[in-house]
Amino acid sequence: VTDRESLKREAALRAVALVESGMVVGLGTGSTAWYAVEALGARLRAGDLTNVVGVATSRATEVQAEALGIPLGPLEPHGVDLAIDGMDELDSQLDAIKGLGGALTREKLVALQAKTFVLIGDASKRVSYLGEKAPVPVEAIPFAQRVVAAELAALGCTPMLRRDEHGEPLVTDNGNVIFDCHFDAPFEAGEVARACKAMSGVVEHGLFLGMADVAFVASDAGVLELTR
Ligand code: A5P
Repeated sequence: VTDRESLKREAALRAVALVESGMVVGLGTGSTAWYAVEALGARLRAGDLTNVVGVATSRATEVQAEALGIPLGPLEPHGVDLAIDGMDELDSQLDAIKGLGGALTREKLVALQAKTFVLIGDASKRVSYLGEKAPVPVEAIPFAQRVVAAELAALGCTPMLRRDEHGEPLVTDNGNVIFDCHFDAPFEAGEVARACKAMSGVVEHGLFLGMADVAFVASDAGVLELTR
């Protein structure tokens, strides 16, 4: 049995193999994306790739990339060739939930500007429907949080304000809060996504629908390449 960290790494390596010299690469956030950033750094160091610029989806990824000497640039319109990121849940349509790592807003911004968006993860992330295991993270402006909580609850979920290890409301890289929205029954993801987007005070939600082009999912049987 391959341990979970090795599986994450295997999935990440498959995605990083798609990077070519001269590309602008979206660098995801989380423990699986970490392996991708590391592998990209290694390919650059080895001289196997040149002229690659990363766009980081979080402060944490920025710090990791800088330490590896990966040049970073700003997010430009349609400016990302390939974005590589982890996922919290992946269904058979390659629709995903992201944001348990708190970086959903920048992750979505980068993925939306990418020609190719690649998700990576181990097989524990696969679900038969979105919300099966994970809540839907929703980032909101702190001033709006009570209003947003009430509007989210009206969608039929229980919104839980995410807290840090000290029990304080978690503050995102953008200075906002996150509600983890727990649904106890399958929901219409497209409707929830639209409703969240329409709420004043909501910055972004973690439903990534129709966005991924490819997913590499690693299990003991090897790495599966899923396409839409
Ligand atoms: C970060 O905000 C998330 O979207 C991560 O990409 C997601 O939580 C996957 O994280 P792991 O690779 O650590 O499971």
